[in-house]
Amino acid sequence: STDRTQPIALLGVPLEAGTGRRGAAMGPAALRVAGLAERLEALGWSVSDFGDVEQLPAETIGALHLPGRAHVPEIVASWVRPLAHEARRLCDEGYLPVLMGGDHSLSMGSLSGVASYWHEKGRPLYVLWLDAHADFNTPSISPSGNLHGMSLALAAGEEELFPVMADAPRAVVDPSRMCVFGARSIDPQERELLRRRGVTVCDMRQIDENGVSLLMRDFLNKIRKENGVLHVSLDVDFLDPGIAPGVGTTVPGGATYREAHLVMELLEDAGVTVSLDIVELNPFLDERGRSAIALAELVASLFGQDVMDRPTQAFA
Ligand code: HAR
Ligand code: MN
Ligand code: MN
Ligand code: MN
Repeated sequence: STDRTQPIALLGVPLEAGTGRRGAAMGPAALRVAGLAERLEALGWSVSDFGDVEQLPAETIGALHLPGRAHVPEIVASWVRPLAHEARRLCDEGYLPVLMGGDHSLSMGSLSGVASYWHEKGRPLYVLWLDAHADFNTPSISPSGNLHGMSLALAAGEEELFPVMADAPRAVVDPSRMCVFGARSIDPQERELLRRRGVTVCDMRQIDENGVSLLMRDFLNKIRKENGVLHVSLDVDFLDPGIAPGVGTTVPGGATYREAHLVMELLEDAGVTVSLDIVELNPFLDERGRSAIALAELVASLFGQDVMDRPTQAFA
């Protein structure tokens, strides 16, 4: 279902300024050690690892003034502005970009670049946000000021956050085309904003009551019906801390290995994914690389690793 003639581009984003603690900057290195590229190559993909994105020097950013609380937006900007350019360039050159984080504020850059490309192509861009959190705060409502809790809001066009991107390539993603999946920690005002903007939120209760497959198929069928494309943003804390302890913001009651694996297989069957973030991996907090390895395995399933090479009939 996925087109393996399209080359995959890996790009590291060792950014941790969007979070309250250190360690996520080691994420790209850990994903490489876990054999991400090799696993995808073994599945028949051509993979180019472009190394890590280059941070802009601080003096090219200057002081950024955001309303409310936002920690070190200048440092986040110094990563996500060049990232937006790189993500856009990779799309232009025909690659399927896979961004290896780094904290979730990196999606400000990846989604900006990817959205600008698909906006020009005239294809509706959808976003699947696999996360314990919705990352839909704005500086004026954020309880923490941490920018990794605001990246989806920027993509949805919340203007308070626009100074972070300045004139980097960008396009607004329609919030009605966003699905937050696996949520179990959302702040009160963030919840209100998600409602007002019309974001679909599949929280853990809905997953428990309906199962992954029903909810995912609804979303994926909508994308296919509209001839849309999908950006997937995979936050490690989507997974239960028992299988992925290597993240700064563990929340109990996360996706099991089997649930996450099914999400990946359904994505592969649907064949609509055009770009992927892998974020929030904190190797400093991991246990013998388990979280990095679980992520590499799940991403391999998203790209076609299969037990019996038996596609489901869901999208026939
Ligand atoms: N919602 C909280 C805040 O804005 C916590 C956000 C934590 N975000 C992540 N990424 N770990 O999903 O501060
Ligand atoms: Mn997140
Ligand atoms: Mn999260
Ligand atoms: Mn399959």
